[in-house]
Amino acid sequence: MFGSSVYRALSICNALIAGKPLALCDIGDLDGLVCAALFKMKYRRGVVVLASPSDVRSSRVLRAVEWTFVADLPCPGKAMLRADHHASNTPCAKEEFYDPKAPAAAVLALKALGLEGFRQAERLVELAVETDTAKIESGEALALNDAVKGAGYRGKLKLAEMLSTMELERVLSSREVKKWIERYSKIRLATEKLASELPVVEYFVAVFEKDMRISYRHLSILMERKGAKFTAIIVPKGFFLTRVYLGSSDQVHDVSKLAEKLGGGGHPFAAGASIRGYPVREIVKRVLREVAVFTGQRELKVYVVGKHGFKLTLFNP
Ligand SMILES: [Mn+2]
Repeated sequence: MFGSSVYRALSICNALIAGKPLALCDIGDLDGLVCAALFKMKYRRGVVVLASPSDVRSSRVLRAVEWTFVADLPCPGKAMLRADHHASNTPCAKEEFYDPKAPAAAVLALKALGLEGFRQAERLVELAVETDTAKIESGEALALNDAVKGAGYRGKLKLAEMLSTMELERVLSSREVKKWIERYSKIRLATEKLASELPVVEYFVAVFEKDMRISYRHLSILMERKGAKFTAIIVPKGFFLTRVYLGSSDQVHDVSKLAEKLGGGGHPFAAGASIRGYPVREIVKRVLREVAVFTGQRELKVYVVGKHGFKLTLFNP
């Protein structure tokens, strides 16, 4: 974490000194990374900075910069051009390509950067749509999704650079990219194993005792595929941070509302929050109380997941 924030500050300084255009894109998934690659197609000399929504809200450095382009993220403060599809984000840039109904921010970035008609750009956007709508069908989308999630900060930047200049097939067959794909595919498989063991429930609420090496967003998608109409996954990330992943597979539960109550944001079907505070036990209780209110349940069935499996407990707010 510390490493990437220092690296971010350095690349911002370099770009400012050299007068290069700066882009701020979401670090979390392929949508943000495709936006970064599109920016690099348009501005060869451009410098990309990747960040999470909570980085944008909390970092003074990110908020002080005047960004040429911001994608799939809340407003950092000063931005010329922004492409975004999060209902919980308020438009702010001089020129906005903002549509909460768009399947991916990359669709809007393509227009914002004037890259419509460029085959290589359009293909990347299609893959971003596949992953952002959780309907991965092509092998390329799955491989790129895994590569983004398996790469570290600098790896992600390199991947965006490669995608902006090279044919997709060549990117996917490069040794480095294969290594990232392999790294994340292990995590994905562990996630799929856990999901297959967990029971089918309408309201899936899980509290992790520790941060396990799995993908919580993927777990929420898998539980929805198994029949859950609402998912809430609570994970401690270190001593002072608790992460909440929310998902919904029906029209009734707009989880971005619940996320906003917890200080986060997102989409009606997928949202989340990072809550700072101590002790984690109290934070978890607070989240469970909000979940109970949101889902209208008097008693919550909560799966407590640990290293050696999971057990069902009942939570009365
Ligand atoms: Mn997105």
